[in-house]
Amino acid sequence: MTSAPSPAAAAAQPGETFDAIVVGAGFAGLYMLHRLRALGLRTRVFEAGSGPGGTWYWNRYPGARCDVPSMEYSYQFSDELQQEWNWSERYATQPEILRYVHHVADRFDLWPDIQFDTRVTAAHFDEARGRWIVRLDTGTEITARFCVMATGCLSSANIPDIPGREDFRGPTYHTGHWPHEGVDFTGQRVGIIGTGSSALQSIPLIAAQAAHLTVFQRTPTYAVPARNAPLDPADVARIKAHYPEIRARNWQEPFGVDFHQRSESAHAVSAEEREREFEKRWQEGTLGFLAAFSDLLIDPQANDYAAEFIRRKIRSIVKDPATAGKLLPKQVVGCKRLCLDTQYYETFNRPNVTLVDVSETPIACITPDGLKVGDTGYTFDRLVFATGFDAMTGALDKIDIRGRGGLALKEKWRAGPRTYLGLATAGFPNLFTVSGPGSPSVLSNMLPTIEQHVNWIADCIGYLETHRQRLIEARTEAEDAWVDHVNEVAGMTLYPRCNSWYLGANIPGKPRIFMPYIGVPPYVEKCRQVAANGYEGFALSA
Ligand code: NA7
Repeated sequence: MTSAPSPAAAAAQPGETFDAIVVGAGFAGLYMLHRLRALGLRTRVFEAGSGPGGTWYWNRYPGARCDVPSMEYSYQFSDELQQEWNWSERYATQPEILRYVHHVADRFDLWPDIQFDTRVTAAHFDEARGRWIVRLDTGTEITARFCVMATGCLSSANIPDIPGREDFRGPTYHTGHWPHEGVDFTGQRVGIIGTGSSALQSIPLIAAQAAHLTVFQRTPTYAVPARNAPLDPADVARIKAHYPEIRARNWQEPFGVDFHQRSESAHAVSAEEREREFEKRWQEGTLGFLAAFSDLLIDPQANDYAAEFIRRKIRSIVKDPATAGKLLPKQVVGCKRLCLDTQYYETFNRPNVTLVDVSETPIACITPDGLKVGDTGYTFDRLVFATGFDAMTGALDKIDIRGRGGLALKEKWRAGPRTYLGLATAGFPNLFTVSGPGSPSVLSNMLPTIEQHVNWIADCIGYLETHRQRLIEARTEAEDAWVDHVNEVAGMTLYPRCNSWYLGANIPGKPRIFMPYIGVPPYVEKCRQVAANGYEGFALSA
């Protein structure tokens, strides 16, 4: 590690010109900067937060932790980096991931090209100059030839528009905007809305501290125990010695992470064998529970075997049958994100925890001292919104992005996002999205797939430079075909069957379109072919 980090960039000056700007200093933005600088491009990263890390900068709620093994949720572009960094636990905590982010920023001296506390508010394509005019919330306007949106898939917090929200007297928090100094819930009565993965991770810790916790649940969640533990140094050494093979194997996996996918159908084995396989995976504690059989996310009956296994586990863990009944998920397992938990279901055995089902009678309003469900009032001192994000498009929608003819991206995507490979969209030349809708993104091990996107974008820009091309733009026909393909693949699975944020269904009025592309290996191959064929499906111009 370098001794002291360099200072961050000074504020961009009005009219300053860059070869490339990158929006966001999460894992995507940091590596994008590293690659663009290596191409000799004058690059500036703009980051709304006061430090790097993106999702890991903002999501500081109690228990925040990755649910992909840390040894695999890490950059692979530098072998020195992956050899020198030591993860301490099987699943890394948010603070440890943030330390890693800082280490990367130090090691590659990224700080001087990142401007923090600065939000990009607009990016307009100037057709005459073939450049992007980028406005910052400081009022400054700059220009850049390339614009890379590394804005994250889960960065635009969703706070539901429940009447009376402003009336609550006590402090309120959103898990994705947690106070940096932490929150002490000792002796407090706490309410939490939501039971997605942020809630699942924080509920056991808040319950252990608070006088009382009331959980408002709209949809029960399936979770498998994480069985987190300190990493064994011998395992770490073994993985480090075999990193190239491990990484290569992961690229062949549907989600880009080794879930030991079994190739048999759940119907091809006996009931006892199914039970053994599910139990083995329940004991292992990975999201690979869903890889137990080849058809768990395709065939409703196969899926129900897995769902019923988890429901039985919930009934066996939660002592009060009425509470257990409320916690039993009914939807397809996996169509909302499967969670890894640590003592989540057990927490409902605590005398200071109450579960309130708001699936049929929704939260009517927030009151000065709590909230109401129908006519029943619940009182508490503090309120936590674990209500998720406007996923995949939310952060882009917040920026006034305009392409050719002044077309707003938001307008173009009114009926749902349209991209070519989740990397680019027709009418917006030289604008790239990292992990955009239409790429595996949230249905993959995000860090490697971020790297794959960044590498593709950097190689593409390098190609433009060497072939003396000024602009690259997705062709509408290629984009249409890709959007159809993304939908067709999703339609072959059970994913579109429930109201998940993969479909935008958590945001009122958002078009219901399945956004991520399912299948890392075919996706990576398609990207490779497109590049190998001189950026097939794109129009290049000098
Ligand atoms: P999620 O998974 O979107 O969870 C949000 C939760 O909030 C979910 O249980 C929602 O219920 C609930 N919610 C949202 N609005 C309401 C209202 N109005 N009333 C009651 N309940 C509500 O977000 P997370 O932050 O937990 O996780 C996001 C991802 O981050 C996660 O998947 C990982 O990839 C990392 P619903 O299910 O919509 O009925």
